[in-house]
Amino acid sequence: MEHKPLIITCAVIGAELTTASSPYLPLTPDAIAKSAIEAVKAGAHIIHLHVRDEKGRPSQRVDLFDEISKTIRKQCDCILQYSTGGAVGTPLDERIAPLKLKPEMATLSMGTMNFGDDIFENSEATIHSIAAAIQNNGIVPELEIFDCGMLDTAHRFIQKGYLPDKFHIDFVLGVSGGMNGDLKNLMFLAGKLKPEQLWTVAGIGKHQLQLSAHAIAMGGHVRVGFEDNIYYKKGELAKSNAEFVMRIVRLASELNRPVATLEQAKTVLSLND
Ligand code: KMH
Ligand code: ZN
Repeated sequence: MEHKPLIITCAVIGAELTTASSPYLPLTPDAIAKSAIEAVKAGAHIIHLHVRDEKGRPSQRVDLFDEISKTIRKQCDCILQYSTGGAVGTPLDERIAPLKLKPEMATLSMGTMNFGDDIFENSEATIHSIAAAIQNNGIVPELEIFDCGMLDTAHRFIQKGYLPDKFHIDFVLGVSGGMNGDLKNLMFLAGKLKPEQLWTVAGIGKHQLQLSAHAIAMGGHVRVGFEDNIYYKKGELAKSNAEFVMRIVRLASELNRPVATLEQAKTVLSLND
């Protein structure tokens, strides 16, 4: 079967990492924007964006999202996908605040889970509130699926008409507390989708490379980046987000999977409608 052109997401930094884990992380507004621009120039279509304040602390401040988005957009064209997950424990009003800037996409986590030693709270009421904020701002959601029950919740929300018609799905596999990065989990989850449903896999840590390769072969799409993984290979820290993206572009070429143009990516993600 001929697969659709590949869409690459780069999750530039996330909310959890600190300088203790790697010296190469972009941890200020300028560094995040620069790293995102490099990733887009390397081939990423979607920038999954968390922001940090001037001290490198995770933040959902609207002014920071605005500033970083403007810097990125000035230097390259891409799809911005804002995180509504924020950091564990971020209050709901802060999580949805940046959506008023109307990025093309935003995340919507489909359930509560253990997240390492913490609890990532996404009660049904929280999911409804974030979904409404996404819909009211005309944004395309990406449903974040960390576990099988979250996909069942997503299907229930879709069936009941609680979500917009157009959405994307991201399987995040390997978070401690969610489904692990075993390939069987990806096969199982992807097998529960309609064949025409677009999906991406974000493999955490050591799972990133293998799951990416399988997603390319299966017709899925790929998310890479420091948020999910700081190692380029065992024992070797990645020096930039662009390195991860370049490797996916090379893998796709080896596997005969064309990489989407930005216009193709926007079209299949319903961003041109
Ligand atoms: N930082 C995690 C607790 C998202 O971006 O929507 C949640 C997260 C998901 O990163
Ligand atoms: Zn995130």
